[in-house]
Amino acid sequence: MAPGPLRILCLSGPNLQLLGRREPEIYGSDTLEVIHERLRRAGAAAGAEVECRQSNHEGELVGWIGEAMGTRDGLLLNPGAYTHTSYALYDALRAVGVPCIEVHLSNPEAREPFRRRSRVAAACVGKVAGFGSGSYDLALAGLVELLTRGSRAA
Ligand code: CA2
Repeated sequence: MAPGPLRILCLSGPNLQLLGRREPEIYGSDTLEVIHERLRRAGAAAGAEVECRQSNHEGELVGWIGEAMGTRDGLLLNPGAYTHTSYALYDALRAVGVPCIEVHLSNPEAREPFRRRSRVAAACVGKVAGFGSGSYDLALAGLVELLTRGSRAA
């Protein structure tokens, strides 16, 4: 790992730009901007630079994951509905080998059957789901812990 602050990239997928503006009963009332600001602040307090991006396009997310190779120490990824469909995201995560935590606001496994399968889970070191916007904060804490202490289950 490079010396200096940890470099973390947080990516959110399709429709997550609507957070806080639609369906608050499922996804909560925090906007993505509020979540991103919290992550940047918590990251700075923990010695990490957190950059946050959102895209509605699978290829753009794939490109950003590819960019992370050699430039980031860890990834947080909420792939939105691509969670359940995207072998391209799975392949990208495998290819870059940068530790990634899968993040979900809701608990997809307690929802419709099509949400029960994650295509990216097997390429991630861990997952946080079901804590609303707090899932992002918990995932950041877990990632920093993993990267600084190497506490990773087999
Ligand atoms: O719970 C999550 O974080 C999800 O990744 C959210 C995705 C869903 O397809 C996954 O199964 C679980 C949907 C994101 C849509 O975001 C919206 C936000 C506000 C209003 C409407 C949609």
